Order: sequence, then C-alpha cells, then structure tokens
Amino acid sequence: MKTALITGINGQDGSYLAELLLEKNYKVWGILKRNSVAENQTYRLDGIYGNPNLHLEYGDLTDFASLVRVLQLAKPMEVYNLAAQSHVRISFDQPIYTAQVTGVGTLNLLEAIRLVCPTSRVYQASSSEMFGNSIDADGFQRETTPLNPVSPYACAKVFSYNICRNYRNAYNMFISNGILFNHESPRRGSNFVTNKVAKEAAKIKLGLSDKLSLGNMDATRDWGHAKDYVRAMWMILQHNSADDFVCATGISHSVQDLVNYVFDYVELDPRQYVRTDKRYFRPEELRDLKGDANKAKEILGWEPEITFQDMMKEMVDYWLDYYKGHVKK
Ligand code: NAP
Ligand code: F7E
Repeated sequence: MKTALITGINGQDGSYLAELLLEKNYKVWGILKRNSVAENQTYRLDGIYGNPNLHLEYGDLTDFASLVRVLQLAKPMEVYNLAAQSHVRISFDQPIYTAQVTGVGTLNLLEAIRLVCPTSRVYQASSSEMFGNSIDADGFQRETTPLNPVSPYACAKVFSYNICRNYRNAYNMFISNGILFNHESPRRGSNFVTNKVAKEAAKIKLGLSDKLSLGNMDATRDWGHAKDYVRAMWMILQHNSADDFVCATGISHSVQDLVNYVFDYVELDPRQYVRTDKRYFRPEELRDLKGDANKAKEILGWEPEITFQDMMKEMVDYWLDYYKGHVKK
C-alpha cells in the first residue's frame, strides 16, 4: 500500500487529491492547521472523513517540529505540499505572513523531509502567478518563460520553486514542481473571482441579493477544473524522474467574459447588478495568463477534460442548490 502525506489537505486541491489517492488505495496522511471552529477544518473532507485509510494530524508549515513529528509518524512515499496562504490580494495585506507560510514554510518542509525521509517523492504546488507579466511572443507562458512575480504571494512561490530545484540538485532528492494555472470548483474559496461570481449570481437569481462588486474586469485567466489538476499532481510524482511541468488549458477568458457567461446561464443582465469597487483591485496586477501544457501532455500524457463552461455551470448549480437548502455546507 502506498503512503502519501498532503499538506493543506482541507483546502480545495488537498480535498480532491485525498479523494483521488484513497480511490487509488493509498494510505493518506494530512496536516491540518488548528482552527477554533473544528468543523471548518474538515468540511471539504466530509465525503471521506472516517475512512480508515485517512489520518489527520495537526501541524503547521511554520512549525518545523510539527512537520518532523508528522513525517516520522507517516513515513510517506509521496509528499504533496499544497499548504499556503494562497490568496493573491490578501498577500498584499499580509506580506510577511505570506512569505513565512508560502515561502519559508516550503523550506521547513524540505529540511524536515531531508532529515526524516529523504527518499520521499515531493510535489511542490508552484503557480502561474510566478510568471507575473512575462509572456512569450506567441502569447503563452510555459516552463521556460522568465519568472517576474508581481505580488508578495508570487514572490513567495518563486522562492519555493527555486528552493525545490536547489534541493533536487544539491541533495539528489525527487522534488517536482507543478506550475499550475488557475483551477476552480465548487470547493474554491468564495473570495476567489470564479466562485464569488457563481455564488453572487445564484443569490441574485434567487432574490437574496441585488449587486455584485468586483475589481479588475479586464484581467484574463486560464481557468481549469481542480479535479483535472490534482490528477496532474499525481501523474507528476509517478514519472520516472523529477521535473517541472506547466498544467493549463491553453484557453483564457477575461473576468468580464466570466461574468457574462455566468449571468447568461442564470438568465440575468449583468449590467443591472455588477459594479466595480476599488477594494478589489490589487496594487500591482497580473494582467494575462494563458498556459502551454504541451510538456505535460507529451511526457505525462496529461490533458484537462472539464471545460470552463461545464465547470462554471457546476459551480452556479452548487450555489443555487445551497441557497434553496438542498446542500449542507
Ligand atoms: P486553498 O484552498 O487556499 O488551500 C490552502 C491550504 O493550506 C488549506 O488547507 C489551508 O488550511 C492550508 N494552510 C494555510 N496555511 C497553512 C499553514 N501555515 N500550515 C499548514 N497549512 C496551512 O488553496 P488551493 O486552491 O487548494 O491550492 C493548493 C496549493 O496550490 C496552494 O499552495 C496554492 O498556492 C497553489 N496553487 C493554487 C492554484 C489554484 O488556482 N487553486 C494555482 C496554482 C497554485 P486552512 O484552510 O485551515 O487555512
Ligand atoms: O483573481 C480579478 C483579479 O483571486 C483572478 C490563486 O489560486 O490563481 C489564483 O490567483 C482575477 C485577478 O485568482 C475580483 O484581479 C476581479 O486578475 O480568483 P483570483 P488569482 O489572483 O489569479 C493562481 C494561479 C494562484 O496560484 C493563486 O493561489 O480576477 N478580480 N474582481 C477579482 N479577484 C477576486 N479575488 N475578487 C474580485 O472581486
């Protein structure tokens, strides 16, 4: 039986990855950061909570000793480092905390792995945010595109990306970066733009709200579904050598396109409800993201399967059901 450890197991990606690994008959260990409301820690894990192959332990990326403790218990063959302060705009409000968790936290984990279980395979959740506003001449970002981060979050992710490559080369450890473009689902935090638009459009449709305030509507993103992207994480660690891979759909949409699509789906005119609000703009914006995932396709055989349109319908339907009282959240 294979054993995996997931940091950030109760996040969007961690919860889908845990489900995938349990289906593949792994023993799955997960690190939970303590929260005063215990239910908040596990609601995304409701479907697998109580599974005898799922083991949850308290720990924190900023607490080196807790990482050593969990690694000694779990003895994982694979470690997926998904924990992070992952919100880009909030990283401008909490830059030092973001650097400590999203940057130095990765180094804490690598050092703990080097000391406790140096042969474990490690997946690092790197991000398309690392490219900033660098774009290749053909309009895409790929593994060779220069990194030019434009937020404290992205700066921290660049540090993590580089320290992973350094540990791979210096200590001959199996450490791979997945450079993932935006990926979403009904489990996405509702302060990220896709789920915010889906949730608020559902509320407006049901007469529970009458406006939606957003920031920059011109930015474009390459949005895929989290289920496709956690499958990529697993495939990256099954490859015969450690390497870095971009995962993306290759199709990008503006925030305005997203709004138009969602409001069209719920048969409302967005011009009657959508406003811009300075609060949601960033001090420096990453304008356009569109990824070239050909390396992952050619070497791993990975391709996304769920379209942006089907994903957004799933998210809006989730919130419509939620506000009609059909789902417990
Ligand atoms: P998410 O929903 O925000 O989940 C982040 C997870 O990290 C949560 O479980 C959170 O726990 C945990 N965490 C936060 N601070 C921690 C700490 N100090 N110690 C231990 N755990 C901590 O993020 P996601 O969307 O699943 O993304 C997963 C990873 O991929 C993140 O590293 C993110 O930066 C990266 N990434 C995401 C995307 C994307 O589009 N989703 C794209 C590229 C890269 P609490 O919930 O209890 O705070
Ligand atoms: O913003 C614009 C905003 O917060 C997308 C994280 O998972 O993906 C995510 O980062 C775009 C930006 O995601 C609002 O300015 C407009 O241009 O959904 P988001 P993100 O910043 O792209 C990357 C790959 C990660 O690695 C991150 O961890 O939408 N936007 N109005 C807004 N964004 C938000 N959140 N809220 C608004 O009201």
